[in-house]
Amino acid sequence: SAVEQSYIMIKPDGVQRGLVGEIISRFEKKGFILKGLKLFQCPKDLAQEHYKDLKEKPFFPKLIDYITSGPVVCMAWEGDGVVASARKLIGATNPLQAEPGTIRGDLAVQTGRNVVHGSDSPDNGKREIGYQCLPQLRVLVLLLASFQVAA
Ligand code: DAT
Ligand code: MG
Repeated sequence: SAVEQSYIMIKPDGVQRGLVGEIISRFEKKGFILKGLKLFQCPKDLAQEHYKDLKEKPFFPKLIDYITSGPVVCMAWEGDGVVASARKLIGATNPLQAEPGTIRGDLAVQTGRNVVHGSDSPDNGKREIGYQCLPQLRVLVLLLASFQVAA
């Protein structure tokens, strides 16, 4: 299978609860390659863009408040089949339904506090990792594009 990347994000509750090392070690022990990492306070507009597929859901405003409530750890992990494999390591969205041995199954109880995000497809992996260039850089690119149109 093709080498691909998954965007893995330790959510604010995972950072606040001191689970960063524990979560990273699960991906390291599995054998995936860490290609990028940063601690990041996600602005609201970027959180909304990241979760845009869910914007009609009733829980969307709470989800955005939660993701922007404190720093998150943003990571790009690489390897054969990493997207599907990371989803297995992470476990079901509702931690009470996640199998023991998975990150959510072992470390969380609430859907709205499920400690970690993992991309659901290779395309979304690319999209989500792509957001993690600095927001200022995105603004600059838009500005340059508009200058080009004007020129
Ligand atoms: P996942 O994070 O497993 O990919 P998702 O993409 O369906 O799940 O939803 C993104 C996040 O939104 C999820 O991690 C937690 C929150 N969420 C999903 N369903 C929810 C629900 N029914 N109530 C509250 N929060 C929910
Ligand atoms: Mg998802």
